[in-house]
Amino acid sequence: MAVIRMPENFLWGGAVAANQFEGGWKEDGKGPSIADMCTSGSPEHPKLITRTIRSDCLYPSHEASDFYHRYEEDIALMGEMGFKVFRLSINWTRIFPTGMEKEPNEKGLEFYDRVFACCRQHGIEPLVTISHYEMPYALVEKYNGWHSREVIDLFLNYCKVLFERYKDDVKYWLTFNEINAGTNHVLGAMISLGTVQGYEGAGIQAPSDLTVRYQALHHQFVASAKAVIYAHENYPQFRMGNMICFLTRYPFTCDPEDVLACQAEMRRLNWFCSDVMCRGEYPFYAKRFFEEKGIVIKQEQGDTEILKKGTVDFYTHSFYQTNCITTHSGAETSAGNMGGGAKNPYLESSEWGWQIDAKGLRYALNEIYERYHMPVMVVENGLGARDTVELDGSIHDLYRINYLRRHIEEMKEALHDGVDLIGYTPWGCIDLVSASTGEMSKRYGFVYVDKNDDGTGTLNRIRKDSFYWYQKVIRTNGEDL
Ligand code: BGP
Repeated sequence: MAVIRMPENFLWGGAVAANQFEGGWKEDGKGPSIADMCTSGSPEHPKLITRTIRSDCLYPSHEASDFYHRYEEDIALMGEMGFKVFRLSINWTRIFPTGMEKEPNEKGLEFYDRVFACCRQHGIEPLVTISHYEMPYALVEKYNGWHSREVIDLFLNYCKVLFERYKDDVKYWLTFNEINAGTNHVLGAMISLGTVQGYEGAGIQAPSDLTVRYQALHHQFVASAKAVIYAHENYPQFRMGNMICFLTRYPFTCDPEDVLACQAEMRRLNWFCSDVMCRGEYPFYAKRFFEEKGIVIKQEQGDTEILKKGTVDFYTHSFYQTNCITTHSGAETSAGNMGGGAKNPYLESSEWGWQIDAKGLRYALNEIYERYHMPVMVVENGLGARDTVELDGSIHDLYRINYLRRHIEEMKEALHDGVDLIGYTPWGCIDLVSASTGEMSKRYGFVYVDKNDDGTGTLNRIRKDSFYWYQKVIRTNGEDL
């Protein structure tokens, strides 16, 4: 078999999100974000967003992994693994506590000054997500989040502050995390779009109305494009990217009905958002989709030109699992990070029912590159699993190593296929709070954080076996897996 070499400048690293990792949710002037209103969630009491901070709003952001106070130690651990890049998000409410202030919060800006200085010290390039599943809660109350057009300029103003402040520290920017989550997923409609339908009891209800969701998404598209245009005009050194939750779907059978249903799902789930962000216009199939679903959105004059001009420079995505699509009844179902599908008999699943499919990543990378012909980065991937700390303090997470190894092998195949894959940042490189369950025990990291689902624990960091394995992978540029 041919030896496949990774490009010399391949960006190896890891990824986190502020609201699941930082903690310090009230410190130094930070305002509450929608993520602060999330309860921890459990099988009996699904995670929900509340209107007031409740005692069970432990996660994600109240303490999380306490990166706010431990960033030096954490970035040093990343440096020890040899990271070239660290994907993190900026917490909007550290910079603008309600999203509406005239002046940014200096203390919040200073925190990221320190983080980026520390990255520089360790030779790590930051890759910044501007909004990762959070926005100021005040904007939810006042505007119903992204449903209102007013939020576009507030976001743009936030971007301008970040660009100017960090222009010498950050080159790679992603506007919205998993922008396709808001229309695909009930929780996504709340945490990604900040839209709610109303308040019932303690919890906020997600909007079931698709027009509300697609209108909010349109505003995010315009906001993203405006940020990209502004960056291109003022900071030519920046590279601006999108971020899609890529959900590979296969037809469950070779029945042409299944093939067509799968094609429609691939468009709705995956291609719709990136077609707008990479090609600069709504795709041709949007018209019929909107008609059939009764979706009517308002666009303002000028939006078409903004979308056209504000296309991104590179494509990034997350990849965790795949599912099948069928029009036949009776197929066994499987879970997934944004809705499930029919169970694939050829695949194994994680404890949370997410089907593990490394070859699905090679397939996805080829499909993406064929469609857009722009550099691609896998900015989230990994296995959520429970880890056991042995009596001697070691953690043998061979299951995680196997998962990542298989995915890197398939990334190499994709490179060999000719895909311009430029980087890889596995998710939750240091343990953090799970977005879907609010649990700490669903872990992804190379580094263990001593914290339990009930909030107890020392927060001490422990290197897992995967830490040393990944360190070797980076050192040998993916040769020794
Ligand atoms: C993605 C999100 C992340 C992350 C990840 C893993 O969809 O961008 O924020 O958490 O999924 O999901 P979970 O935490 O639910 O296991």
